[in-house]
Amino acid sequence: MAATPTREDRFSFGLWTIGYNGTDPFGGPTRPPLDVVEAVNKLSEIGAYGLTFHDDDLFAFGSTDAERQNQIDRLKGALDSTGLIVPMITTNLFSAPVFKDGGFTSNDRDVRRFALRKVLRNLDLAAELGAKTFVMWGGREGAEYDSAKDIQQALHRYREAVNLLGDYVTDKGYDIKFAIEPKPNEPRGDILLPTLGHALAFIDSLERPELVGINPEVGHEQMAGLNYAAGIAQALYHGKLFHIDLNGQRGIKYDQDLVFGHGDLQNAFALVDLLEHGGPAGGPAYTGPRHFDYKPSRTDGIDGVWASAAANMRMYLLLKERAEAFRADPEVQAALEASKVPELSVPTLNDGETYDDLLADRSAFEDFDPEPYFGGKSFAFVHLQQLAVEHLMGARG
Ligand SMILES: [Mn+2]
Repeated sequence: MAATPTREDRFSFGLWTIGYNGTDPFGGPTRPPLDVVEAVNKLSEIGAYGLTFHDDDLFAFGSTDAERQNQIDRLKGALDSTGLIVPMITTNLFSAPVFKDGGFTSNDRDVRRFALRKVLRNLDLAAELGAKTFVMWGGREGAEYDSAKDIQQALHRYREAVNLLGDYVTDKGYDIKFAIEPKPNEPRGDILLPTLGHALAFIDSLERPELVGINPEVGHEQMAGLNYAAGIAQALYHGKLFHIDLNGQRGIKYDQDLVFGHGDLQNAFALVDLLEHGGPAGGPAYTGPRHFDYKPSRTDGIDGVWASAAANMRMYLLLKERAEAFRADPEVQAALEASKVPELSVPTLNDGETYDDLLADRSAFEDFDPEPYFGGKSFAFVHLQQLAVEHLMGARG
């Protein structure tokens, strides 16, 4: 059936997601570590096409060169035998104590220089493995105390770092683009570039803005109380949706990292509809990896890890089916028309019309009758939304 994933669906998982051992701030692991070879084999088996990772997921922080190389070789062997790829790589600048005040924006200049070296080394690995996207989640780039961080200077240092990385991939000829992942808080009280809007504005300040986009995560935007699907639409508008992190979140609280669709299901439906049908010609608006950044529940065992990984992909495919049925329903098409949704694509001014022409158009103002908008003239958005929810529930076609 259609809800069975294949490699053409381009589903990818972080090694840290399926590898999450259940540790939280109140308790230790509830599952043993997951080996990378088993991760690749199992992901291949359940229908994913890609594995992503932080450097420290594959080889522990402080590994010797030989230990590091051994793990890279083991990963390469597993990729060769399964045909899985590494579409994205990211650098851990948050777990080791040295990064407790951040990497690129630590107050300590020596830490900033060390962080840059760690990322440059990981960029070489990304190029070696053929990764096309390099995600930057700056979870420790921030502060708890307003007096402790000069935010403007921190943004200057952030900019300095990303500019340097842009120079590096350009000079090396690497086919790699960067994707900044915003998050409002956790682990820091306040994180720099807290929402996708902040990140988009920051990217405009860079020397090579064309190399840098965003990797918005469902739960991160929802932690800030924002509408994720609407944010993704704006990222697409700016041509900046370079990567996406799918998961589930229920409201403004700690980062839950639930299975995709297990949080705000209506917004997940709107998101999949947008990604699959929101392009200029009605086709896919986004063709990159459908990447899951979730955490298997602490209350699950190993079997639950793989069941929940499969659930992410199944949720996406079921929502895609529902969105297709929604778009194909003649009653929905009529409702969209009645709500004037397509009319928003018509420019407000006529071709070549100036403000003088508009001022001379009596039908636009002097003869325009606003009266019917009171009481009688409905946009019927609620009817349209009811049809959407009925499709989502499987209550129609
Ligand atoms: Mn993420």
